[in-house]
Amino acid sequence: MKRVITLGQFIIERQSDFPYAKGELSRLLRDIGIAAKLVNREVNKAGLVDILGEHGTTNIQGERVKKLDIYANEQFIAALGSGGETRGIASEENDELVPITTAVSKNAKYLVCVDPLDGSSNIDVNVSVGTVFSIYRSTDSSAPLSEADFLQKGVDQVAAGYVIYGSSTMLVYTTRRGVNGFTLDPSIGEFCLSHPDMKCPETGTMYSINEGNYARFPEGVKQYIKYCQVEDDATDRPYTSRYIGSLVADFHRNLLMGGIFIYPSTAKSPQGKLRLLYECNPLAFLIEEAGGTASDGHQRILELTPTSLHQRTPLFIGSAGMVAKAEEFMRGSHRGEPLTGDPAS
Ligand code: P6P
Repeated sequence: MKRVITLGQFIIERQSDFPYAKGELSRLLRDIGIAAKLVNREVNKAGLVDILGEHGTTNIQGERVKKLDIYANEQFIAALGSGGETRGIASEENDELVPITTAVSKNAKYLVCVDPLDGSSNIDVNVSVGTVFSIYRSTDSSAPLSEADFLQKGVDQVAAGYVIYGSSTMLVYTTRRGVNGFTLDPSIGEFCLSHPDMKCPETGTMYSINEGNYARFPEGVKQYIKYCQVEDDATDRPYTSRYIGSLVADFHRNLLMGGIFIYPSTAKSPQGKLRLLYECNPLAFLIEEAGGTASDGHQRILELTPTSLHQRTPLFIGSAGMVAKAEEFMRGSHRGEPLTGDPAS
């Protein structure tokens, strides 16, 4: 009988990995696990209660907000507020910062950026959705909370992860000591270690992009898509196109099986659609720890210097070999070259 290791046990056992930690980060990760269980409960019964449907408001993205978005946001803010380790939160659902002023948080050291329920438009059609989170150390926990404190490069994250509410609910996170996945066992209400030390395959045969935007893509992206579609047994092409339209679900599949996800700039959205602080940076942190890579098509996501809470960036993320190939096309090093075979070989 294999030993069941819960998220809580795992965090405590790994706590010795943090040279100066006194348990604060461990407690913060626990707080996220608690909120994830509460959100999971509502997501799983979304079709059964009147929690669906438009909430009538729109968030900073200009998207109509569904009630589960608000519920999820409230759960993460409440759990992080009562946990006492978080100074403030930047959330997709809040235009401004959310300072945490609870008494237990007066000595808090950490900042959390969170997309409480990404892909929520898919809930009505029972497609997997997810939470994405990113954790930083406050640069000066004695100073008043400021937006500038959240505008740290992704390379300075202390932890990052996501929850995928799918056929099963999983929490995947890293603190730069490997990527580990925990599956929720509803019978005991615990996240249990199911995917230790996750690694992203160096290459894969799946590409994930919304080809409906093809006409608006940069030339390098168009060339890469054509490259993926060329018959070439030596490089296992044509690849398979898989696009769920839920970032966490597409990312999770590629992390497990290998593949590339691209949300590029388009003529309509020059900075792309996805958000740097609470979508691209945490996923880039995870994929690099798992052996993959993430860029904006030209430079490493984790090296980008944020300038605002909700800024967007193009995203190329997944298997290192596939991202490198796409970047070659973005550099124009393939422009005009024949697409049969492997022009870069
Ligand atoms: P499009 C969901 O709305 C989301 O933010 C991500 O989860 C997903 O990857 C992307 O947008 C899908 O966007 O433009 O292809 O529908």
